[in-house]
Amino acid sequence: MPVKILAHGDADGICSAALVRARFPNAEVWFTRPVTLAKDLEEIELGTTTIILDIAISEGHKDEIFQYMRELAQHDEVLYIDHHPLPPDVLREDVPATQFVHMIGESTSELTYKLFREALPPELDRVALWGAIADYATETDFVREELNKYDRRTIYMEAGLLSQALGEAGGEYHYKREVVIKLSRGIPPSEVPGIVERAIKSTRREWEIWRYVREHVIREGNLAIIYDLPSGSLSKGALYALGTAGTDVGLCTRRKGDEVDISVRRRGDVRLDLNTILRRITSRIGGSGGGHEGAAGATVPADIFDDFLNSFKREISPIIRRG
Ligand SMILES: [Mn+2]
Repeated sequence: MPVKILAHGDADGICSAALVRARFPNAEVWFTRPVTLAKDLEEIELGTTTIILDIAISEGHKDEIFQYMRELAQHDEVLYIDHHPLPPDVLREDVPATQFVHMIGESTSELTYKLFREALPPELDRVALWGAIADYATETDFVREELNKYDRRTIYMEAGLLSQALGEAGGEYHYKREVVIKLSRGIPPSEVPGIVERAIKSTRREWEIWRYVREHVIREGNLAIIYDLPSGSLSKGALYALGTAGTDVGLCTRRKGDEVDISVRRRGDVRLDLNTILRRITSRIGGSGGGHEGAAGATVPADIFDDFLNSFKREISPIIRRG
């Protein structure tokens, strides 16, 4: 029976894929994103076991996604493991997978590891930890318990190497597939060819972003903005914007042709659901957006960016602190 994995290309997605591949060593690994999931599902032959990992269900694509998923599920297993919030009008039972493992607050790597635990070599618990740390999803009983088995500094170092290296790898899917295979065999990131060099390079670039943000950040009330970050990761730009400006929320943009890519981050102790805010604004004015409560992104047509920003500013004020 052919098995196909469709995973997100970030460290959590890659660790999840490695855990699944340790269970199904012949599985093919593909990388996808919320806006391309429907198209990728359409290409899968009926009779394939399909495993979707760490891909949010996109509001604008959900009907198509569910249609293809339903067709695949009539012929074989469709397993969907994820931790992103569902679109507001979708219930768990609406997702036509044969098995839907969904929990907010735990990384997809943790969910995947726990699902296949019995069938996996116990040392792959480290892969689950690396995925969880990379997604900042460490406040769980599982992570606390598993960290006790190792030296957490070493585990964090490996997780840091992996997520920094993958941040740099972008669309290099061939390389990412190699990383999945190595991790699935119990090889730690520090021993995967190219990881250390890539991680160092991307960390140096990250400090350049940090210095750029310190000089260019614009503070508007409780929002710190970086317009048009010339290069590097928008999410790091948004994170360092709020960090250097001392605001509750950071936003970073980059123009890409007729569209603007936007990343937003908030302080951990701020009670604000960025996923819901971005989904609401984009479903009203155009574009697409979503993610997690504390970390989300959107892409909008350039001519409505000002509307987007005004709506966003209204949505985030006033902010109520937790506790
Ligand atoms: Mn994730």
